[in-house]
Amino acid sequence: MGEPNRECRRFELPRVLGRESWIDIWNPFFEHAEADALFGALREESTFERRSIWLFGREVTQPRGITWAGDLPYTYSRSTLAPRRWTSTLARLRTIVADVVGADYNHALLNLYRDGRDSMGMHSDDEVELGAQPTIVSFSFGATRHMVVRAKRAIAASEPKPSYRFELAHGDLVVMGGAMQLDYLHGVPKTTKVDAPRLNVTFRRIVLDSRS
Ligand SMILES: O=C(O)CCC(=O)C(=O)O
Repeated sequence: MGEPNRECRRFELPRVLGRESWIDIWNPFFEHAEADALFGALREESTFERRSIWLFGREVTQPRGITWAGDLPYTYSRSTLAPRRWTSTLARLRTIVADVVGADYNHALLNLYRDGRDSMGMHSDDEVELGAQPTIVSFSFGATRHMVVRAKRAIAASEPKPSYRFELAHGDLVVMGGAMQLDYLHGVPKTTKVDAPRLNVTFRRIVLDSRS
């Protein structure tokens, strides 16, 4: 494996209630050939499913395929992902995450977007098992998509909620930190402009075992 790029750009989001939120972006983190190899290996090792979740009191099928690996259960939108083994490629990525962020991450969720018809709604990763201010680590492979980030409330009276758009390209790494999951929503909207697949791998650190 080639040496990953260590240079990242930090976007400081406007503070809400004095709390810092930020996004670090490595664009790219993996060089092209390495990203191709990881994209291929992850797709080969994984079986994706379209699972149902509960949103606004309704059961809906998620508009993308998912699979995961994790040491502990992770529940979002009333859907529990039971512990599942790490494939060799996910275990490799987990080691890289520990090196970049300096902590052992114990859950990886893979999102497969077939093309621009698939999407991720605006949400925050604020589940209780992730602790108070989780740092979320996310790799992108395949087609370029955009992540929209929007404040949950206006920062200044009479001004709209700030909103940003970040490009997520093949081999990129994004780390969302500080109070971002408390104060901001993020999502990957549908687009008519993309007709190729994208794979996202999002690492989380589950600090509370929901079974105990
Ligand atoms: O596909 C992406 O980059 C977004 C992933 C995400 O927001 C999540 O898994 O919670």
